[in-house]
Amino acid sequence: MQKISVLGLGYIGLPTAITFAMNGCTVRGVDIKQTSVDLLQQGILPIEEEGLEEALHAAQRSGRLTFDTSLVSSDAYIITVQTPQRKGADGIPVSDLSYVRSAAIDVGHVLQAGQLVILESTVPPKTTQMVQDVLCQTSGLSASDFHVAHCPERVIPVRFFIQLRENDRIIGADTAAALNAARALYSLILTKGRIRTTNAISAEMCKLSENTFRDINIAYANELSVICHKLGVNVYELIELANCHPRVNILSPGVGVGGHCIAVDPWFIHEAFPEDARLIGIARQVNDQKPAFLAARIAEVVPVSRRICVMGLAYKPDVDDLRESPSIEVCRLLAEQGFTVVTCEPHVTHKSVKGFDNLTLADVLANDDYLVMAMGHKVFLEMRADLSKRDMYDCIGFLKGISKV
Ligand code: SAJ
Repeated sequence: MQKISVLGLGYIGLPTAITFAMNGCTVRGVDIKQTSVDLLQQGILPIEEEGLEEALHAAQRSGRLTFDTSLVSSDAYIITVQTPQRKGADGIPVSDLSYVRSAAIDVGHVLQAGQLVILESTVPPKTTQMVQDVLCQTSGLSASDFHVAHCPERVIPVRFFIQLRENDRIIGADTAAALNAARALYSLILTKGRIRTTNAISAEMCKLSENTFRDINIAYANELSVICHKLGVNVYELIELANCHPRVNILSPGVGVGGHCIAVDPWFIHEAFPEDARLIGIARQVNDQKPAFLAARIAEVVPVSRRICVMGLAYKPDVDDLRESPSIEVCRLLAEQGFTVVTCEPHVTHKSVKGFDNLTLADVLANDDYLVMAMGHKVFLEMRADLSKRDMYDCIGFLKGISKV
């Protein structure tokens, strides 16, 4: 039976810890935040996901899942800590690998020969090598004494728990022994997903390339929406027609790109190769500028005396995740221009979100605010007949029934 430590109990680390515990491993979930650990010890989840709470409680009852702020020696360590970015001098994001480095130092202090260290966090190229170097320095072991692999997470929010078991898994490592050890570990939890192996740097680039591919494609849709606005063309109708071509599949323009993945990961490639990653940098900027473009268009058509209700604050449909949400930026820019702004985010129960009053859908229907349709939540689409009678700026093709943004 494997003894596993999972470092970082966020959106990925927590479901990962639970999944391994459900599959017979003894798991210690480790986080530097005492409050997160305290809540988890009491069986309280910080994230919402179908089936996760019952699984947490069952794993805790089995005695195979515990939470702590400190690490103990384990057969395998899975690092799932955050890799944030801060704005550099020129406004271009710079990655902060301090959490990864510090997790590697913690592991290095308890690491023993023959053990396996997995880096799951999404990282810039060559970070796995950096982790290996830190492990050697801290543990005093040499690289051939232990195993290191990069196994990027690739799950799509709200379905983490299922996808951890069903999605294909990329394993990147530079020795056959590390590949075999990582393969054996993930085989414990994969039900449908296949394991594909490569070297560490290819695995790093694979994850970044997937998210960058999506960002560039969304940027194309957003750029088209700006051009179509100037031409007086309905971009959603245009895309529907263009997508009739068997080789064309243009994505949907929206408020911009949010979340902590697609809006972040392309910068990891750009940071490493600023001269070469030209398209990648431009696409990021196109997507980042979309909220400002929309706020300016809304201000052109709505009198400043009219209260505006921004419909949907989450970064994508049907989630409660507000991280890097472009709708919040639209709210902020409209408020800056003197508008009174309220919001309706049905997936968040707080009465106020980011300083804006958060109305219920019933309030919205009873009031006469000017609506800015920012997110295609299912609950909004179900009310399309009523909502479309209202004064509305449609940022997402809501009136055409588009829901994928
Ligand atoms: N969006 C559009 N137009 C579209 C599609 C999406 O504007 O046509 C917007 C969404 O509204 C949202 C943003 O893009 O603001 C990102 O949403 P998403 O659903 O494209 O992606 P994420 O960030 O939720 O999840 C991605 C996934 N990667 C890919 O699809 C290649 C997921 O598999 C990764 O595991 C995840 O990033 C991650 O953690 O890296």
